[in-house]
Amino acid sequence: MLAPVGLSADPAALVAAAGAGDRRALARLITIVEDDRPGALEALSLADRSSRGASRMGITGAPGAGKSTITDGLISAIRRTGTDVAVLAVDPTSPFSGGAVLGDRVRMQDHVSDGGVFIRSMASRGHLGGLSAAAPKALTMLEAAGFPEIIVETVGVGQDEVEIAEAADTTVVVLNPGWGDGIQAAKAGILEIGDVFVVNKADRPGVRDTVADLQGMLAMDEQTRWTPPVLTTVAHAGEGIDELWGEVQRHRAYLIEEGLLQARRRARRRGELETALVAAFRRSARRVLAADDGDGVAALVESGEMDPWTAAELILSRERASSG
Ligand SMILES: Nc1nc2c(ncn2[C@@H]2O[C@H](COP(=O)(O)OP(=O)(O)OP(=O)(O)O)[C@@H](O)[C@H]2O)c(=O)[nH]1
Ligand SMILES: [Mg+2]
Repeated sequence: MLAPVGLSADPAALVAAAGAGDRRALARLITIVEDDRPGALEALSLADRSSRGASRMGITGAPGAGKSTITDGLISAIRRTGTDVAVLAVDPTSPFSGGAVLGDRVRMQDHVSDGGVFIRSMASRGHLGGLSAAAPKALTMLEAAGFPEIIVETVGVGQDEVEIAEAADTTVVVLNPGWGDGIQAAKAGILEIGDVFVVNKADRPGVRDTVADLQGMLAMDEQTRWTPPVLTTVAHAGEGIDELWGEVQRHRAYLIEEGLLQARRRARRRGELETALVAAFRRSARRVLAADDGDGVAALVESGEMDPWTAAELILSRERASSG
């Protein structure tokens, strides 16, 4: 394989190396946990223990809204303060078939030679247990590597993105002018997940209407002391990026003041446990079905002699009996 001489596959050695700043070890660890390769569990357990904690920002929005361009600008803003930053870009396409990843790489390539920046993309398809299982593992590795700032870019506003938003302390939702009416935003479920809203491509017509629409919708939610601000950016020109970074920091200060940061992180870990449990159940379900020799319950379901729901309960109770 591509493993360079001296780069051991031993999970403990890899986690130690990644923690000491070895980016190749970090990249390798992310691949191991993403693909659930041997050593993944040990690596995750060690990384979780050695994690130094990080501020996590999520950036989500429709395809092409300007998330990567904004991320690129944020990287520069963060680096100017001397802080290291890692980016996890989750793409809807496979890394080898889609244009999006290539585009992301091109846009962020100014930072490639900067040792204080680490950029990784992850395809949202083809992961065991789904994206919601894979992303937290990669994020755990980035935290263990000591990045104080992490940005997660996700496309769209579907279920995956809502789950990813839960992985962040602060979620930035990126929209464009003309994206328009608040009802559409409410339907897409983005009003609830956004802590900060950005109307990017503010060099195009319709900005004011979109901003006003959003502000109108957001003002209706008076359950919390935080009213999500609506900013405008022209990301490719770098306009509004410093203001965005300022709002993200203001949101963090708010979370800390209100004691909400700890609560969010506890809820996140609980959510990760649930995801891990579901993945474990799914694996165990596949094992049970694979082991079924044909005169078992699966065969009865296949032939129509038993319904799938009763069969599932039966298998579960058998499993409990055999493991208890
Ligand atoms: N006019 C205009 N174009 C912009 C602006 N910001 C980004 N773009 C352009 O919009 C296109 C998409 O930008 P990206 O940053 O790749 O958008 P994205 O949301 O990351 O896209 P995906 O990851 O593919 O969903 C690029 O051609 C950018 O140059 C802006 O403020 N104004
Ligand atoms: Mg992008």
